[in-house]
Amino acid sequence: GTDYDVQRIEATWSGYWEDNRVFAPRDDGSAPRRYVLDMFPYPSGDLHMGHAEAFAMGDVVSRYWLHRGYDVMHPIGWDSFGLPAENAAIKRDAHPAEWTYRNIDTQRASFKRYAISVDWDREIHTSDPEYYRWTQWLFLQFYKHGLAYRKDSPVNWCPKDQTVLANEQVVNGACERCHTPVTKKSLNQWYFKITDYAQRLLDDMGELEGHWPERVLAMQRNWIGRSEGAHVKFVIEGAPAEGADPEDTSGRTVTVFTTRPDTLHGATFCVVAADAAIAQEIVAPEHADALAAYREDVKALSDIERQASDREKTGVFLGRYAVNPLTGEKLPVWASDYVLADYGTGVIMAVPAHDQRDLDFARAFDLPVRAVLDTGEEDPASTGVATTGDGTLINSGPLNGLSKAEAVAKAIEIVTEAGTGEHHVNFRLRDWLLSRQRFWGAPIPIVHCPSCGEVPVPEDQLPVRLPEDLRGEQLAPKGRSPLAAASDWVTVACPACGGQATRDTDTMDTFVDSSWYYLRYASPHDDAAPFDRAEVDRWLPVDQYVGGVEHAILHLLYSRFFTKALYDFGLIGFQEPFKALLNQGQVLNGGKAMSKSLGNGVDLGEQLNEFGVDAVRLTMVFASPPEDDVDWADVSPQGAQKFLARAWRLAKDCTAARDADVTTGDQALRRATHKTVADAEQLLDAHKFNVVIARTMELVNTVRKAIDAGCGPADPAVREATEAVAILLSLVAPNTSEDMWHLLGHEDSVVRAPWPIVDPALLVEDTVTAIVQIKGKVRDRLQVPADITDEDLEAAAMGSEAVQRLLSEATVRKVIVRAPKLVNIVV
Ligand code: ANZ
Ligand code: ZN
Repeated sequence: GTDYDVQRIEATWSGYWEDNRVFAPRDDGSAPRRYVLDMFPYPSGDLHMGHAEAFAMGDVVSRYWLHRGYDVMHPIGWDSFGLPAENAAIKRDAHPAEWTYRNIDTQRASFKRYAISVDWDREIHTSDPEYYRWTQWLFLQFYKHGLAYRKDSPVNWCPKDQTVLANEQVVNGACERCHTPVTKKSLNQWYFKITDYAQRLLDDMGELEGHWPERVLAMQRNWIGRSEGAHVKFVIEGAPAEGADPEDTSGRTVTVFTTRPDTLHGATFCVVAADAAIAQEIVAPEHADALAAYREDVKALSDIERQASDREKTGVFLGRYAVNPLTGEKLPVWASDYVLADYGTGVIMAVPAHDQRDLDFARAFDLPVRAVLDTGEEDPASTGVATTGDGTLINSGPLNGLSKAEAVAKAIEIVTEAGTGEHHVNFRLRDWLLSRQRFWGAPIPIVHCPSCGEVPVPEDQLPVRLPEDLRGEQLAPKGRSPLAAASDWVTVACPACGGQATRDTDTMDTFVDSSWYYLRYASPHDDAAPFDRAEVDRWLPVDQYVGGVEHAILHLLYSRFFTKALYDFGLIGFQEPFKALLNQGQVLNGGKAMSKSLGNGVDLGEQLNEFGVDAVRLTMVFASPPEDDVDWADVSPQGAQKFLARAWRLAKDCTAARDADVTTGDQALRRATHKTVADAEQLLDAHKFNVVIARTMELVNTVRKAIDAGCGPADPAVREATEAVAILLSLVAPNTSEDMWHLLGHEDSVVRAPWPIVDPALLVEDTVTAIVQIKGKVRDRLQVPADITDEDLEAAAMGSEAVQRLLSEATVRKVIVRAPKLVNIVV
């Protein structure tokens, strides 16, 4: 065609890159390797605007690195287990696989249309038996190393989805998916011992500093929640010892966790979590009914509600007293909901003078308040405001006169010597609850045998496949896994004794699948191991990971944990999976996230039909820096399309021969080209992709002027500039740039075009002559950039040979600088 015809251009290049395998890594050692990874999609339906943005960003990085000569691996796959498939299957009387793989087909076709730069030969799906076989194998490695275990525990339970939820899936006390209020239920569940790795997860963040967004690191740090303090033992008089007969009155030792052992003399009561077992174990018989009633009320509350500072404090006295190990003082013991059962030890010493929640409680129940740190502020007992600053210890016997930090150390020393306490580091991080009572996940490869107990399925019997004949209503949750109803499947011979046994009927949290997929891409078809060690050593860790900030905590933390554990198992040689992380923003419409209820959704397919793939991609990248949100109401895909047409016409109009000597070309245009390319390199490294596009637009205008009113279309500088435009555009507009490249007479793909080599001589700015005077006499003349600063000009003048020679004996009294023309040295 004679003009920019989006349909013609897309039709010409569709399939071209895949046919020519331009995105398949060579993996022959001829170039340094780079691994670019986008968080893999969930096959929820067709692609949406969010996918379009995320993958446009990942593409900029991978395509840039290809131009720079790296051997790039950029794979894609699907995170294809999970609840929505199962819910769809229940509704449609189908098997979840049908919905899942149909959606994958749809998304794959859209991704291909969107021309993402991936190696399609590496595609994986976590719901394929070829994949989940290895998820199960990895589970067994964790099991064998004591990092996967079962325990009875109160779990978050969604009464609607009839499933257990991890803490992080409970948002404001409700199920993250269906918003039903979550209740507690005691169940036997599988856990990964991520808490063993808490300190390492924290320490190794040092490596990520500067390469991951600071807010993601902060969120991870907060989630791990390291608190330093002490464990201190209190004896509860009259209560039975642990595990003893209820009639026993010898006293029960409980341990409190405190970050403020310096305030031990200010403790005026103790509080146990009302829902902790220990509350029932220590309560005096005449208070047992009150406690039982109170526990019923507490059940309905979420942790967030329980800890809300503005909630009125509630609780019950347990009829017991705890002995302060430092002072011998007897403190009343209460049960309340503001102390959480599963944090620290579930028991605290309350110091109302210096802890606001304790103070609120003390005021509600008329308990004493005793300040032990003089902070210079008013007495908390009268103001109702706890004092938390630093100061000098008072009312504290041997600690008096010390500062907070000194008193913390001293108190720990004292309790340690007395054998009543010790230094302790507490983490907020909990073990990872991984079992789900749902169908569409990887079955846990464990057999329960009446005589042998838990028996791992032998590795050569993996995968434990999901039954294929369950469908529709049979998959509906009934408080236990739907797999439990498949009796043929459940009943097996025990791998150890051959007797009749049953399979574990739970499936794994889909976060398990996504905790190792980045390893699988190195050898996606390997059927002898989850990954080929040699391939993994060559390609990993991931050089650039791209994905949404919604995964800032769980997915990234779990993947980091998996990597460290696999390192400890000797399976891989590195401890951090993702060297650098880029969080792309969201796509909004009218300043709000797109949603069905707001009716502000924008359909990606319609946008692609209307403006073309390249204009949509370019709009995504041009709108803002990648980390910022894009408001689709504020952008102009029309404008993007017009710009692409202007760029494309340069290639159409350029008549300079391919072999023309470019050094004879127009100097001003050459300077503009080289400056743009040089700046683009820095901007790309700094992830300022939007500015790269702005600069490319400027260059397009400059070339157009040169063609129409300057050196004309046959000048070699026009070809040089237009080729640079094509390569710059190939980062965001694959079809247009490929078409330009071929219009310019190339036969190979623009993807393989080497990045333009910048000639530093062409970057030198316009220069002027500066005069250097000594005592008013001209002694030297310097060629300097027109925009030189006073400082740089002074340095250049003082460094001049003539000046140095003349000044050798003299003392400089003053230097007057008038950049860029004059330096006057007074001696
Ligand atoms: C006495 C004390 C005095 C405390 C003081 C604080 C200030 P972080 O920093 O979050 O780790 N605590 C301990 N276990 C708790 C639980 N299960 N539920 C609610 N609160 C609990 O908080 C540690 C502090 O929170 C601990 O130090 C304890 O109160 C309380 F002036 O002990 B502190
Ligand atoms: Zn057995």
